[in-house]
Amino acid sequence: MKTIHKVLEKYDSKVYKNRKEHMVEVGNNDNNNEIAANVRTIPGIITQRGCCYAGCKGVVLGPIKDAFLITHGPIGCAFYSWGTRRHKARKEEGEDNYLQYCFSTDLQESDIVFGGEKKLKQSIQEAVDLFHPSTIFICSTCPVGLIGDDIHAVAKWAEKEYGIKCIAFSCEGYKGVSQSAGHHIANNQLIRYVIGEGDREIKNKFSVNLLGEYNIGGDGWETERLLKRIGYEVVSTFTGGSSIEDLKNAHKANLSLVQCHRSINYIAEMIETKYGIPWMKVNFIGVDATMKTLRDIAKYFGDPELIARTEAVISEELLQIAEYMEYYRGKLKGKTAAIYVGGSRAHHYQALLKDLGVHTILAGYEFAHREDYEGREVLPFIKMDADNKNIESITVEPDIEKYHLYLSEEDLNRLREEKLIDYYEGMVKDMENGTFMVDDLNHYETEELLKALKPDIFFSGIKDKFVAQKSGILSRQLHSYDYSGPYCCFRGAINFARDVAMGIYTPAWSYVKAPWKTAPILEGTLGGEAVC
Ligand code: CFM
Ligand code: HCA
Repeated sequence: MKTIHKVLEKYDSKVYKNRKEHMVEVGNNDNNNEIAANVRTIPGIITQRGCCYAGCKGVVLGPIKDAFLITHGPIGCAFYSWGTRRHKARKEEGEDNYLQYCFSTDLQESDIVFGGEKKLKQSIQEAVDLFHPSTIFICSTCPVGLIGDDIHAVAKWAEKEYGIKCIAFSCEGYKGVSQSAGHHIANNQLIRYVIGEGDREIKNKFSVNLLGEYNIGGDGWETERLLKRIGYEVVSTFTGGSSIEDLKNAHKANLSLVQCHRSINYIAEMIETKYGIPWMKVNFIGVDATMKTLRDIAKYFGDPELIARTEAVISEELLQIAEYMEYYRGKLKGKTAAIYVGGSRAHHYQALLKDLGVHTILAGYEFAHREDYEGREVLPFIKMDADNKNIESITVEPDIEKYHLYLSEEDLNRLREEKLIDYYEGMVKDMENGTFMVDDLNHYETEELLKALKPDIFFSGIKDKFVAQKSGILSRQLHSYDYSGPYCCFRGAINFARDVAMGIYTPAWSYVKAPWKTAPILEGTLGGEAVC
């Protein structure tokens, strides 16, 4: 508690009270490790969070290679969200790949005043004339919501006019409190207009969807390679390197595997409700985690040959990496790490760090929900009758908390028996007592916590990595993998271990003295004269 108090004491009492709820010293608090999450950032605080548009356009839709994605808004949003996330895609024969392009309506002041629909229609016409795409996505930015352009009507017009698929996403940046709202919007439109439209014949009885895998640094390709070796067919990947055609056929798979739960749980649930295809939480980050995941999937299908093949592939892959793992474990054992990423990696990577003997002493998420920290039963949406006594219907709704209020223990047990309730493990399970979980960590708190905890490495994003480096602490980006990767499965573990060891044994940042430690910081020139 002392560490947390020391970080918080500079805040005024209102901010102190708010931020205190977002910080937990594991095993040493009065709240049973409960943590506040998925709520608004206090204005003025330098958060690392992104917006709704980033979650919808950048994260979920961005990696789909053959969707022609038009950002409807001023150019900055399109440009900033283009090419910064490292999803990769291969163009197969006869397919389109638009990932190297950035398309936007580039709204100007006059469009904001007189409306932007005309310009959007014109952009669609240009897209059709020049590129002949079969699918166009329209994503809204903040001003579009404020001026009230009807992008859904334009999408309908485009479908009729050009005989193409055109889907609109009202993902204005200001919606919700973070990227998370954008994931939800993208998920909803994909289930409404894409999934279920395909009629591919899948002969392999071990067919799976890979959900929440965005092929950052090639992770999706490595996971697919491993699954194929065992005998699985990956019908669709949401959405790393995927094509619209693959996504249309997701309902033809026998099982959905969910890697990032935070961004795609809605689709996993909706595919289950609509098409009866169950989903399973997996983690391909970490050697032990990958082994467990592969065994869990084989157990689900229950085929003895598949189970034997799984064990054989695990043994072969382990043998390939054993010598390297041993070497890097020797280098990294006992080191400490802080991890602060978006909504699931801060948890997933703890598994891999544990394999290497590294202790995670601080971890947090930008926009995760409480269940991602605390672990929780995941309930379907239950509509009660008018008297609030009986269950009228069950569909899927992610905001599950309030249904605990309506349901008796008896109802809950029935739902558990019918397997309508899943259990989802959160981060806290893997945090040792005395370590710290912090939600929506900001620059000031990062600085203070790094000073207090002195981890050997801080896993971060591009916005916060400089905070660590300026404090003399090594940083590796866990969003983009700093242009390395893949980091998943068995072979990826070695890439990760090599990168971490390379950084830790090159302590360059600790030799750097920030200039403001030795000289005044307000420096510049005025008319050629130096001023302070
Ligand atoms: Fe899922 Fe992701 Fe993440 Fe995420 Fe992201 Fe990402 Fe991330 Mo950056 S989908 S929640 S919204 S694992 S883009 S691939 S790295 S913050 S931890
Ligand atoms: C996003 C995308 C991001 C940003 C990465 C970062 C990504 O949230 O909009 O801040 O370094 O992974 O590309 O999370």
